[in-house]
Amino acid sequence: MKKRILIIGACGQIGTELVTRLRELYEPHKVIASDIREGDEAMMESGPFEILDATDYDAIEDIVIRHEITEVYLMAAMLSATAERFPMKGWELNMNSLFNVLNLAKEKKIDKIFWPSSIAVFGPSTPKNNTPQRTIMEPSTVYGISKQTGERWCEYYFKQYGVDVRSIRYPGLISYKTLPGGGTTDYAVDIYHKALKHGKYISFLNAETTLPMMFMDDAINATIGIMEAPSEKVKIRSSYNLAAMSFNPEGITASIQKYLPDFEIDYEPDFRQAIADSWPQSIDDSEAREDWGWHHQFTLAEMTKIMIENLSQNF
Ligand code: AKB
Repeated sequence: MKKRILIIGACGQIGTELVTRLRELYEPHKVIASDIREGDEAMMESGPFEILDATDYDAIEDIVIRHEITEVYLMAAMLSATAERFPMKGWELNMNSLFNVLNLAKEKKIDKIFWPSSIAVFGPSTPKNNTPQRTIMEPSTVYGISKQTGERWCEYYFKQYGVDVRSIRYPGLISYKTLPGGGTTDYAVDIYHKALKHGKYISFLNAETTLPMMFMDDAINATIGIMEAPSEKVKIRSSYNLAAMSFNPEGITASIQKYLPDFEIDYEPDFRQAIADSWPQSIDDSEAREDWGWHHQFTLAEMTKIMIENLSQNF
């Protein structure tokens, strides 16, 4: 099989699990992980690894040619909270890395791209419940603006140059293997760590802040699912809405208290509250379900069980 995959941003929260799954599915030497820094032992020993700056076109091109890459998963990005602190850096990383891979595909050096978008493409004027695929989109964060702009460029490159680019709008992602970094939904991972370690968590979002969320296994299935779908089934070439569950800090606390009844939460909202308030509470993902057969598996209760079981081994 000719397929050879490059994952850019392989050491992040999604990249780490994506590399593992892709190396299980395909021959490990055909799945090249890359990041600005080295990965953990498991990543470095399970297949090829390259140090790579996602904003460096020549460096990406060199790896693509040397490893005869056919598909790129571009997972390097600056997330919502960090990008508010470093707007120009966030913009440059998020946009330049995307143009690099889009242009490689335009020049026929790679065949297929996965690029993640986010619920951050929506803004305060978007309908909050069951947010449709096509609706008002006026994102109010640097990250959201970069993702919405990226979506427009993906569709443009598909229509004008035939670039096979595929994308989904991730909700907040929860996993136990790698910590997220710099996002607004990160609290939903941190809360499990703090519950087990300290029995107490101080939330930077208030009790009622409901956001769309998803367990990482579902997100990885969706990512590989859209990449494996026949091209004609991927009808939306900007980015697909994707959903699994929605909850707020109060709801996730209650689900943790089933295992740790003494667990307590306090609320000290910070600048991330405004970001969360600008995002939808729930998402209509019926087009992803109809077009390429997306379905989710994990509920909040199932996810909490898995998170507590796996993280309690560390404490
Ligand atoms: C963030 O919180 O910035 C991300 C996202 C929703 O894209 N997890």
